[in-house]
Amino acid sequence: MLTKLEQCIVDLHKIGVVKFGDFTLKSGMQSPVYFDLRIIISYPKLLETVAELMWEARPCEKYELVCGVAYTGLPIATVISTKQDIPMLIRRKETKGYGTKKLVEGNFTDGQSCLMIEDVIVSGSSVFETVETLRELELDVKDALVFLDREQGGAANLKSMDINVVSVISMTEMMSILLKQGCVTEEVSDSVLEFVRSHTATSIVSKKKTTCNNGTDVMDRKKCSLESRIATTSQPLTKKLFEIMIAKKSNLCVAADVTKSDELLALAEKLGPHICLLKTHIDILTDFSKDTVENLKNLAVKHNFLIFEDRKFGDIGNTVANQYVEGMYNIVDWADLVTAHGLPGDGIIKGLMSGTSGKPRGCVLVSQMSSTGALTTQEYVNGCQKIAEKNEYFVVGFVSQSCVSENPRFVIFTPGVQYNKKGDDLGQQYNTPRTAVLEKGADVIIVGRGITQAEDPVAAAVMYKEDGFKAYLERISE
Ligand code: S5P
Repeated sequence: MLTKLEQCIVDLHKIGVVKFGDFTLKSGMQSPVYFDLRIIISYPKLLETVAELMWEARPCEKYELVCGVAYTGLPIATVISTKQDIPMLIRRKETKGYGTKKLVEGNFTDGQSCLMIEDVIVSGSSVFETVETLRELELDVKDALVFLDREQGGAANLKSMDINVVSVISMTEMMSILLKQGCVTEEVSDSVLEFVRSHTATSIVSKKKTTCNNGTDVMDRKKCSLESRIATTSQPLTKKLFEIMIAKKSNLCVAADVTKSDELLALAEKLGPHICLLKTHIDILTDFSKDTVENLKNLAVKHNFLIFEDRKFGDIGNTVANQYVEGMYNIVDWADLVTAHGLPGDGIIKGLMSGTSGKPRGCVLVSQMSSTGALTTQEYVNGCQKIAEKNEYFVVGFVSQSCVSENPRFVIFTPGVQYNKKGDDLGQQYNTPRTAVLEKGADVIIVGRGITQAEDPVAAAVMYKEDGFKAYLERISE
């Protein structure tokens, strides 16, 4: 005799709600399993059972309102609303052209308690967006009731935003029922469980307009302090980078373009205290070994900087995934950030993401190049921006020579920075730190030979750091 939950899972599998194969989730992540509860509206009895199981799992006895997260949360919330006689709210999915108030349909008054209803939780972004809106309207939202928790970090993400998630079933439990009832083979079940184990760290990114430190409701990246920008993103490395920049008062990234491991490590040791990032071209080392990157990782911890491998990936997703993970460099293992071109389209991001195995990693899109005659046209810049907006969970920002984005969650990294130099013989062009930060809108200045070939690299790094950060402070106070 099956329990009500076991029977429900078997029935959901039978009608095709649980699918196995190769799926791309909203975040761009590839998944071997997809739970598509939308079709439940064609099976009213099963919809009722799902709603009952959810209501039985509710964390609190009483709520004054329920609100379904569009779309699949809506029919479930409707059933709960009519059965329990609790008024319901709907939050529109549209984000443009609606003021916060008009985004929500239904009657309510300040302070009413509202239970969120959602079908599946991955990172928690959809629940978060809805709760954000409801909280802005002074509703008291503490709990989210979901049917399936895919165990990919959503509950933890929401907990950190003071939202308590209660689910009817987890992915692991669901697979165990399906396996026991002979609905899936052991092989399929193992692949799903392996996927769950290796993808536990998704992040939430708020699409909300950001309030700047000066209190104005404008989304102008250049005017926002680093402190206020931390709240605009949930990309773990963007947050970490902002924190490092604040703590070290440094927006300096050194391009350590040297050919010997000893030189690289010596630079990291000497310049480490002054930089927020160390940028490598690992493939120009003539004596690369695993020890090189192990030592580099230790220095990054010791001096609190991130490692940024300037690999400039530029191929189709599948090739890039191999270049990221396989071969002698195993870049994903040690580089926090990597650069990639936008040319292949957003498959390149998906390729990189598929290689991270849940490690916190990020990518920076090369949107404009500093060299003379670069083919990075406005159309290309716009294309990179679209890729970034679509993959905001993974894209940290842009390498560029101008303000290619006003969005405060994206970081602008500007290379081609050096004092008193017009350029080199091979097309490189230079700006001073002040011009890069104040005129070109750089958040991070990338300096290579200006420091590495200076007579005293430490003194040079201090100078670039101080000038760069002073220019940033000037920019936000203008
Ligand atoms: O457009 C670009 C993009 C990058 S990442 N122009 C660049 O110069 N870079 C990199 O920045 C380049 O590969 C090098 O590592 C660094 C600039 O070095 P510098 O010695 O000219 O300061």
